[in-house]
Amino acid sequence: MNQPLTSQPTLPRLPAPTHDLEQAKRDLAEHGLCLVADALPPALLARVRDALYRAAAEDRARGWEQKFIGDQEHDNSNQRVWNLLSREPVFIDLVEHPIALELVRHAIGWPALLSNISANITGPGGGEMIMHADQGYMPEPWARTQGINMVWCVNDFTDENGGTRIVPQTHLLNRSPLDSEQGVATVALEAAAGTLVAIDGRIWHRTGNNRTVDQRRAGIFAWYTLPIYLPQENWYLSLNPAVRQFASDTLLDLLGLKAVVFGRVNGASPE
Ligand SMILES: O=C(O)CCC(=O)C(=O)O
Repeated sequence: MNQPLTSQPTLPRLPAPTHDLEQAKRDLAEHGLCLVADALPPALLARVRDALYRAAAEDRARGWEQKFIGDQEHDNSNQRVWNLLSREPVFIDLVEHPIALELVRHAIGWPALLSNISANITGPGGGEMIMHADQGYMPEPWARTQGINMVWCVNDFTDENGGTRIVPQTHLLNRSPLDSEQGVATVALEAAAGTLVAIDGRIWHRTGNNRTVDQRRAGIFAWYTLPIYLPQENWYLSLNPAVRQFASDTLLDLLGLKAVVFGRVNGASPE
């Protein structure tokens, strides 16, 4: 039986970054998350960061800046950039990254769907979102993880710059946070730029408070689910057609555009 989280004097530590995927899988089981060090080599990381900041700047310049339903009403310090797949091809490389896909297959099996891929860029002065578990909209009781969030650290995640706040081992509770648990103790997810953090859909977490005066903290969140759940992003309406046209079979699977069981057209796969 789990202890009530609020009464824990010291919270369990988060796992250390590792290059060993088998260790990462063990961390995922034990901690509900794992950190894969240097998953993005410097050149690819630089391309991802440039592409993301370009998209964010473009949105700001056009007044297309977005918030998220989970952001605090009064706080405009987060910028979301949605539907990254349609912004620049380098984001396809993240969605199909072999390490990410190995962890997806390990956690939820295959086929899986990409539910959405967005960036959250926190700016100085705020950014805390509501406490949630990513699979919170999925019916309880949860017997298992039904989705996994692949978090690409575009720059360093620190306690000070709004690194994601984690309530350790809440995947073991198998339920969503309740309103009365909003003040529960959390640990900052700290990771170097280029780290891939895989978070079990049952882990309670929220964006941290960015207490710096001049640092942005950018993370890319690619959320994969069991194929029985409608994706959060409506790919049929929002995907740049060129992405579909040149997509690999794997990407078509992930977008639900090549039917295995669900999503058939007159009984056959659309592809
Ligand atoms: O920005 C973060 O650190 C967390 C974002 C998040 O929890 C989410 O997108 O579901």
